[in-house]
Amino acid sequence: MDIASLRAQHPDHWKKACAIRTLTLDAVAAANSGHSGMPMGMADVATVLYEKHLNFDASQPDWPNRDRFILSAGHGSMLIYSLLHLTGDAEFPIEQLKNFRQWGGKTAGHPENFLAKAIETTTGPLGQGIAMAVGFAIAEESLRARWGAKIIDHHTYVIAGDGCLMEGVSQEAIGLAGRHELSRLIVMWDNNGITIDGKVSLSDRTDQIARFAASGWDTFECDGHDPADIDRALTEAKASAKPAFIACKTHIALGSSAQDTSKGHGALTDAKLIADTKAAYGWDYPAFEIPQDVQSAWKAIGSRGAETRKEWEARFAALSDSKKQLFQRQFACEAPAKLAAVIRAMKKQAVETAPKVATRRASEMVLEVVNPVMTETLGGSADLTGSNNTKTADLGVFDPINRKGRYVYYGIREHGMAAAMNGIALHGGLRPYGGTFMCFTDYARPAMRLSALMHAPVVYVMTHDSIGLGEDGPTHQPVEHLAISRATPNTMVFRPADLVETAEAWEIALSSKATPSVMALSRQNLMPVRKTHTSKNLSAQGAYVLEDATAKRQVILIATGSEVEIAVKAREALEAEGIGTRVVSMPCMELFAQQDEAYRRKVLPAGPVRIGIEAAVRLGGWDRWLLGERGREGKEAFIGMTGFGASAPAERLYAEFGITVEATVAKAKALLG
Ligand SMILES: Cc1ncc(C[n+]2csc(CCOP(=O)(O)OP(=O)(O)O)c2C)c(N)n1
Ligand SMILES: [Mg+2]
Repeated sequence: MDIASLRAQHPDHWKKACAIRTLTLDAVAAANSGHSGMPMGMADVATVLYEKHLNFDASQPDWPNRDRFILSAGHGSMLIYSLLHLTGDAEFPIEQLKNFRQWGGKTAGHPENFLAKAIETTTGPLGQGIAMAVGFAIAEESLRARWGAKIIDHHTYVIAGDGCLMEGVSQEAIGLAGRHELSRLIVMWDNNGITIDGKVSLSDRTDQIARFAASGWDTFECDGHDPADIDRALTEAKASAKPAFIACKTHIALGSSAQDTSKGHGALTDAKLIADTKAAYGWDYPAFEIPQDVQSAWKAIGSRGAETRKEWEARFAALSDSKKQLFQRQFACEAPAKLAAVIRAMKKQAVETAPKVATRRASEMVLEVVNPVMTETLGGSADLTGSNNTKTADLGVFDPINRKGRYVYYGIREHGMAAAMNGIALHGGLRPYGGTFMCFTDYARPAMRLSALMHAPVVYVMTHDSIGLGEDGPTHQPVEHLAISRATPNTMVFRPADLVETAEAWEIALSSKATPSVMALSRQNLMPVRKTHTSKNLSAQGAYVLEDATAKRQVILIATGSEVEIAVKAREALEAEGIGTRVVSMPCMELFAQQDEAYRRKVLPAGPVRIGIEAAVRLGGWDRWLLGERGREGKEAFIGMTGFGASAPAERLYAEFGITVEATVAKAKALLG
C-alpha cells in the first residue's frame, strides 16, 4: 500500500504512527546521529501493537504481569523512546527525546534496561534481544505454572530485524523456543530487505518463514504498514499454540528519499530530506511538536491497561500473606533467610567430613541443599548436565508437559543459554544458573557481557576450569578465560578451592541482586583446604589468610581454586626448612579489590616475596597482587600457564607445565636469594 492510500484509509492510525516517525527524525537530527529508518519503517507495527495488543500501563511500567516488549533491533531505539514518550511514561518527557544520545539521559544510543523501568532489556548487539526474549517466555511459562494464570499470564513481544535473524544466536533461540512450545512468544520481523551494506540479498537468501516453521513455530505474514493487516496477524499469532513469527513486510525509512535503501538505515539529518519527508506524511508541525489530538490518542493507549493492572493487583492482594511475601521476595531478587543457614550447615559438615571432591561436585552438593530452600532457582546446562553437575534430584525437567520443572536442557547452545538466562533473570521472579565448560565461556561471551552490563545476577557454572581437565586437551582447557571474565566490569569470578569455598561462593552469587557470577570449577578432585569451621563467609572478602607463617614471614603464596592445594603443600615444605610462609586463598579477586585498604594490606603485607599460583595466564589480574599493592618487582613470581595446554592425564600436565609444589618451593627460595 502506498502512503497516499494509507493516509486516506487509516487517517487516525496514520497520524499516531507519524508521531513516532517525526519524533525519530527530530531526535536523530538533534543528536546528529542515530538510526532513523527502522523506527520509520516499523512505526505502524508498533502502533498497532501498543494500541491493540500490548498489555501495559504507562503509569506503572514495571507491574509484574505486564506484557514484555523487547526491541531486539536496538539500533532503532527511537522507536521505543517515542512510544514511551507518547504513551505518557513519566521517565520520558519530551526533553529526554530532545537529548537523544546525550550524557546522563535515559535516551541512550541503544536502549538500556538499567536506565528506565519500561525498558525490559538492553539491546543493540544484534540477536541478543530475540534470544533473551526466549528466556522471558520460559520465565513466564514457569511462573504461570507456579503461581497460576491469575497472577502470571502474559506475552513477550519482540521486534527483530534482518540483522537479529542473521546472527547465529538467533538460531539457538529459535530452536529452544520451538522445542519448548513457548506460545506466548511473538516475534515481529522487520522484513525490509535492507541492512547497512545494502540489500539483504548481498549476503543471505534464507527463507525465514521456512526456517522458523522448521523449528516448530507458527508463521504469519502481513503488510507491515497496513494497520488492519497487522492487527489480523497479531490476533492470529496470539491464538497460536506455538511460538509465533510474523514477517512484517516494511519499507525502511518510509516516505523519505532514502526509503528502501541502506542510506535509510542510519542518521537522516539532512534538513531538506526531513522537510520533504514530513510533507509527504502531511505533517505540518514544528520539530518535537505533536498535535493535541494525536497526543490524547496516544495517552489513552498508555492508560488503557490501568484497569487490567488494578484487577491484577486485587487478585494479588487476595493471595495469602505468605504467598505474597514469597512473590515479592522472589521478584525483588532477595535470597531467603534460610540460604545462610543451609550454607552454614553445609560448611560445618564439610569441615567435619573433609570430602576430597572436585569443586564441580562440591557445587552440586551445595545445590542439593540450596534448591529446596530457594525454589526460584532455574537450573540448566548446555548439554553437559552430567559434567557440570547442575541438576539436583528435586528439580524436575522444564518442558511443555511439566512447566513446573526447574531444570532446562538448553541443548548445545551456550550462547542461547546465556542469553535466555539473561531474559529469565530480567523477567523477575526466578534465578537462573546454567553450566558449560569454562573454555566455552567464549561461546556464551556476548550474553555474559550483557549480564554484567544489565545488572542481571545470572550464575554461570563453568566447570573443567583448567588443564586439570586432562585428556580432552587444549581445545577444552581454558587458559585465558579467567582473564576475560575478570576483565569484565560488574562480574564476580569465583574460583573456589574446596567444598567450603564453593558453598561460600554460591551463597554470595545467590545473594547478589545486580551482579552475575562465574563459577570456575574443577573437574579433578581436590584436597579440602579449610580445616576449621567458621560461620563467617570468608570468600566474601575475596581473599583471606588460609594458613599463616609460623616462623618469620618471608613468603606469601597466593592461589586460587585447584592450585590452593599446591600452595598449602609448598608452605609445609618451606616451613619445614624454617622459611615462614603464608598462604592466601583468593577465590574472588573482584571482591578482594572491593575491601578497604587496611584489610588488603593485612592479607598482603609488604615485605615478603610473593608468588601467585593459578593454572591460567598471568594476565588474569595477577599483576595487581604481585607487582602492585606494595609488591616489588623482582620479588614476585607467577606460576601458571604461558600458552595452550595439551592432551594428557592432569597430573602429567601439571608436572610438564611446572605448576607443582617443587616448582613453587624452588621459586620461593630463588626469590629469597
Ligand atoms: C552483533 C552486532 N553486529 C553488528 C552490529 C552493527 N549493526 C547495527 S545495525 C546493523 C544492520 C542491521 O540490519 P537490520 O537488522 O536489517 O536493520 P535495518 O537496517 O533494517 O534497520 C549492523 C550491522 C550490531 N549492532 N551488533
Ligand atoms: Mg533490515
